[in-house]
Amino acid sequence: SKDYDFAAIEPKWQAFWAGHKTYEAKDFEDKPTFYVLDMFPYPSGAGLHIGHPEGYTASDALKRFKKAQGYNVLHPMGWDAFGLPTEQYAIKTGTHPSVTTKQNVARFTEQLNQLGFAYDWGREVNTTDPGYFKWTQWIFKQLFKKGLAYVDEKPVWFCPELGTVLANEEVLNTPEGPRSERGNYPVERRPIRQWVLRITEYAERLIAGLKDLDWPDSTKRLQENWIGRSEGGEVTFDVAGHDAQLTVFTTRPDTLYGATYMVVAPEHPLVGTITTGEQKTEVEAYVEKAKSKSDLERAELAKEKTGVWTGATAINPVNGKEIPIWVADYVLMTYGTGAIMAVPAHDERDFEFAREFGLEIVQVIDDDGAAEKDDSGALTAAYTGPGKLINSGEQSGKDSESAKKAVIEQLAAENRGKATVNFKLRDWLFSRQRYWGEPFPIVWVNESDYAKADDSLKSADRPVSCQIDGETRFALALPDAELPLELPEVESYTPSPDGQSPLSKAEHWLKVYVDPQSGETSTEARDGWIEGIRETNTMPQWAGSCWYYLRYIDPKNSEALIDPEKEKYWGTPDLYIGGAEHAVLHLLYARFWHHVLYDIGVVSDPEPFKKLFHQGIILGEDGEKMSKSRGNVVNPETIIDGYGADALRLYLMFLGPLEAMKPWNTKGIEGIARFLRRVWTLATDESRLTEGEDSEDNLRELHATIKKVTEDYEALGFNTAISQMMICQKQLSSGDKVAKSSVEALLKLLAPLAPHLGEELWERLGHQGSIVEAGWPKHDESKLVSNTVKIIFQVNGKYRGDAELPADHSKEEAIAAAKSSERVQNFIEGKTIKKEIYVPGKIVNIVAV
Ligand code: ANZ
Repeated sequence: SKDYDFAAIEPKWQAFWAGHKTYEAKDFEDKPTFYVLDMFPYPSGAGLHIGHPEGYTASDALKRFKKAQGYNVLHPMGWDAFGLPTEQYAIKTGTHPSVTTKQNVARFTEQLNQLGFAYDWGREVNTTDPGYFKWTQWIFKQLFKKGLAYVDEKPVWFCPELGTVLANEEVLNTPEGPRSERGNYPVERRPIRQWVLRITEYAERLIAGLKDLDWPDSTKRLQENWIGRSEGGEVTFDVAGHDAQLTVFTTRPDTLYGATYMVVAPEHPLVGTITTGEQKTEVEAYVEKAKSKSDLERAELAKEKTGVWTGATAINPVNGKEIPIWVADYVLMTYGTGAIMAVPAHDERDFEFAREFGLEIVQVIDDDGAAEKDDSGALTAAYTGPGKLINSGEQSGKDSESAKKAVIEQLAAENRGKATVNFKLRDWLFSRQRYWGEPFPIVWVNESDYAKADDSLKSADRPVSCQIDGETRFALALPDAELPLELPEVESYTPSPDGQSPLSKAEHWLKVYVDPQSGETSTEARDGWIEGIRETNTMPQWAGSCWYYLRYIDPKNSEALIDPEKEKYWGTPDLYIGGAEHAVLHLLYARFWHHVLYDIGVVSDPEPFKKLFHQGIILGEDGEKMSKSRGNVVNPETIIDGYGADALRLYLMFLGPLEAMKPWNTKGIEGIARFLRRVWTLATDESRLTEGEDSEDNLRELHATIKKVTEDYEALGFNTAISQMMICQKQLSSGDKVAKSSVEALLKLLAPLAPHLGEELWERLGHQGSIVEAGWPKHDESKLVSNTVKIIFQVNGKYRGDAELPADHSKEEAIAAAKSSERVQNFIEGKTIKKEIYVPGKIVNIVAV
């Protein structure tokens, strides 16, 4: 067809790329490598939404650009396919999650192909494939063996009505408290046996490693805050009338003289010991009530302060003052020591609490009266800034910074304190009581059998143990030969009413006999083998997504997670593109695992993602977040049907800066479609195409465009690159003729974003093979400068016309040109020329009176 028929050409080129393996990444090819990674999708039943093609267009364009420049490019795709929705669908319909996953993956694949995203499908990974999760289990096993995995009772959401544990995503915060998303029933926190990973052992390194990463600042800051490194000290108080001592963590040891009461978390082990008989009933009731609240809720600054006095008091080590010990839920058991010294004059939460319960407020830091006070001189708010110490014994007069150190040193000398660093980061709760996840490669055995087992199956240093059905059990890892440990078939995907995983019902799978030497398992008893039960929890969805970028490098290796030579050849991704919603957890967990893999010699670099880019969210036409309930969802398929994939791709990149949040605008796509049709005409109108050199004007615009587009692509500035290509098209489409070579260069620039159109026109201009193999144009700096300059003519300093003169004109030529211009002549006629001023390359000014 002569016309731009996107519906015909798009499938044609998609088949071409697939058939010719145009974007296959070849290991060890002697070229510079470029690895561009997308955050892989969860293949939901709903198919692609418009946010997917945004980031994926950027990475696809970058890949094509880099390949044209001569790089060996790796751009793979895969599926983060374990997860809740598929599982919920299984619970509802009885369909095995693997069946649903297969269907959803097929649909996603088709949609991605329709958009022209030419991945190296030979490297596709799926986290639910046994060949993939074998290595997820293998990594877990390394963590376990290194002593980085343990089991603990941890509170999880439990819904008595539904008889099941719930994931955080399944719990809604409502005015009546937390409720189940399904059915809207009340939920509560219940302690359940869980696997936990010691990410906290890597806290210091995870903070330090951020420094050299080329990431958005906001994301680095989020990670920093999440890890939350706090320098401070521990201070130990004696409890009056008890043998017990109470140790607190404080970032402000300089305020110790202002501590007027103490608070212990409701879960603090001392609560039972120190609470007096009189206070017992009230304290117990309070402790009970605190159980239903999450840490997040309790730590909220704006929350109303509640608490109860234990009846006990403590002695402030620096001034011997006796201060009451309270129980209050704003102190968390999970941070520091689970107890605080309260300094209401200088801490906002303590201030509110003290006002609520009429506790003493003593100011100990002063900064020339910076603290807010009422007429009577009482503080009206906590003063949290720095200053000089007052009311602080021998420390008075010191500035707060140096006093922090001095107080800790003084306490350390008396064995009552020490400097410490605390992290907000908690160990990572790494299990779910669900079916659709990786089974743990773990078998539980009793204590005497554990003693018989080989060390290679055990956790380093400390045995991992827990209570199962009232018995103490010890964890043994499966040997590598038993991996992958696959999921058993089960009758029901629903967790059991006591909160256990559906796997706990798979009797035939659960009970095994273990060779204590090799760890091999069997369902039948053998001589000298010990009895074991498999772990019934499964891993969280994060597990598979923690390391997929490594597997793309060597997706089919059954002997190792990754071949070290290939790992060295490709290295870590040169660019990672994905949504900012993964700024904290996914990126932190993946970094943690990568550090561990580095420590055990699997990878050669401690940080996985050197350069990170977040695409911005695309809002609905109304400027609101797209959502089904608002009815403002843009469906990529509809746009493709109407305008073609190239138009959609180009438009997504033209909406605004890639990182910006921006509203969709269906009208705007018309302009893009028009542009593509004009490019089509430009390249197919044979009456205008010439074989020779192009005009100077055309060449100037073309080379400016090559320069700008190349720089913009490099910086992911696609919107400005498109604007420049539009200007260039306009120039090349004007005038009688255009050189074919100029049109070809423009097509090469446009092809990364509109690849189908680029390939089709390249072919129609008489070429064979993909346009990407024709290389990337280079701009010629000398073509950028114009050969003429505009000279302004003035008479007595006033503008009287201008003219284009050759760039290498002389002063005399410029003045002559001015004097010969008709308008200038009108103004100097009959006057005497006093002076002729020439500003080189700019102005001729004739002074005439
Ligand atoms: C006395 C004090 C005086 C404090 C003052 C602050 C200001 P970050 O920076 O977040 O580490 N704290 C310690 N453990 C706590 C817990 N388990 N639950 C709730 N609060 C806790 O905060 C450290 C500060 O938070 C500590 O320093 C402590 O209050 C409180 F003018 O100690 B501070």
